[in-house]
Amino acid sequence: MDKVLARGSGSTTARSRPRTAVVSILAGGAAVAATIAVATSASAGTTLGTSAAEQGRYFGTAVAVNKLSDATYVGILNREFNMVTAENEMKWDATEPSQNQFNYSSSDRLVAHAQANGMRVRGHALAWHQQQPGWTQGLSGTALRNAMVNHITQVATHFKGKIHSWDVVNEAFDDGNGGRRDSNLQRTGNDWIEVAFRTARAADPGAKLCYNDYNTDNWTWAKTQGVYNMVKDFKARGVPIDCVGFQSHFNSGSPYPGNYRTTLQNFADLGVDVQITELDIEGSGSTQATTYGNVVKDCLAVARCNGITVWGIRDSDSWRASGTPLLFDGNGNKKAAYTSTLNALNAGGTTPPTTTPPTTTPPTTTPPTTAPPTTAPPTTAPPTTPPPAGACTATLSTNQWQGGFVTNVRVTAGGSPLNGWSVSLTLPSGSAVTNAWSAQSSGTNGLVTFRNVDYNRQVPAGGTTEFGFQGTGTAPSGTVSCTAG
Ligand code: G2I
Repeated sequence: MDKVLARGSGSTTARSRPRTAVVSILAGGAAVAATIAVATSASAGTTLGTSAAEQGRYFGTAVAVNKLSDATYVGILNREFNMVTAENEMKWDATEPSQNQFNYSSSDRLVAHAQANGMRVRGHALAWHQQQPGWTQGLSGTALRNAMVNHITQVATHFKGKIHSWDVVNEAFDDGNGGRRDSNLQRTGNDWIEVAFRTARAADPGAKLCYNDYNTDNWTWAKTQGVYNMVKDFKARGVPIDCVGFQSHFNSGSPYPGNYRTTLQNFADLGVDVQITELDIEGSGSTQATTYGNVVKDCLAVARCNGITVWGIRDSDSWRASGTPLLFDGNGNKKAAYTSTLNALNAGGTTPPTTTPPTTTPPTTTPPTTAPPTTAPPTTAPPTTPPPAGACTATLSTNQWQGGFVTNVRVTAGGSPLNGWSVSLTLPSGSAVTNAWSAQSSGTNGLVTFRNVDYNRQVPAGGTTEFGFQGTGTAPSGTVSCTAG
């Protein structure tokens, strides 16, 4: 759920048509389940942020922290935008240059600037195959998986309560075939993405968790379909995903597609928010301006499109500076693209924004509404009497780091189907469970028991289901008991 604040300078102009704004309240960084639909007197914002806020959206930009000493840059930033993304400062190489040695000097500066100026922050990015520190190149398998889990836990915990949305995983799909991109993270196992999302949720339950990618704008492209199918699967299995980021770097090789709105709407219909996260459009003049206007209209037409972020302020700040893809020229003057963007924001959307579910409750502990495929009900009727104790086994796999751990537990049914199960284990002294998913836990230290939730109660004979938990201290090892019924 978004906190919508109109901010920035500028007078407002009265308009005849009333508009609806959705206002919610943030307390202590977590969204409170209070949503008030307010009919505001209509007005036209005079800055991107103010106008977007009137539509229940944000308007953001990527920021390079070393430019915060540039007065022209900061002047535009503070006047026009109400969301910021760190262009590079929150990436893995910046935040964990040596293993388990975290450096937040630049990223904290950005967050402080945002907070001091009434802007919110998109976190970018927790797990990505690019801009990794050198030390990850020497790791693979479980060691790299553990390092990723530790990285996500530490960084998301550091910024807990300060991040509107995290790009948890960035650019994990292949450009051509709709499958996963090969990378060191992908080679740790296909489940690395869902492990990343569960880990981020456990660390900062108040942040929206996004999958972010490029070349996913055209509905007919295989890559778009690949990401769509992953999100659909995650929603079906209760993997905690809240949003999909569309980078939207448009140029002649990857043009703005006529079906962009369809793409945004189809993803939103899966039950996630959509966000335009790195917008830039190469070109100039009225052609560029028209495309910017169209992108804004498409976002405003989709109720769950939360906001738009451009990837830099002036053309000269762009990673593709020669393509002059941004809203301000090198001198900081507004371009035609700026005017058409502002006009499109002020024209409003065909669909008023709706609220999205509060994010106070970590959905990791909420069972999904549909059963995951791995735990499909048995084809034979469940036994009327529960099988005897000992009819299941449980095995642990653990990611341990200094001071904490995530453990995944695989429950395997014996020769009879399970109609309910529980797993008990003893934690080492001084350790505690802080969060569990796909199981109800009782006890936080000493003897801890995890009981099935509704959707994974039934396990066919010989079948498996998995749950997990996170904790502080040392992970459990050794004897684990699994009991049927
Ligand atoms: O490549 C455009 C964007 C695509 N989506 C993910 C974004 O994170 C990505 O941003 C760009 C930054 O705009 C660049 O600024 O990511 C690049 C790295 O993949 C960034 O470039 C790097 C250069 O490669 C480094 O040599 C340089 O030290 O920027 C660094 C800081 O200026």
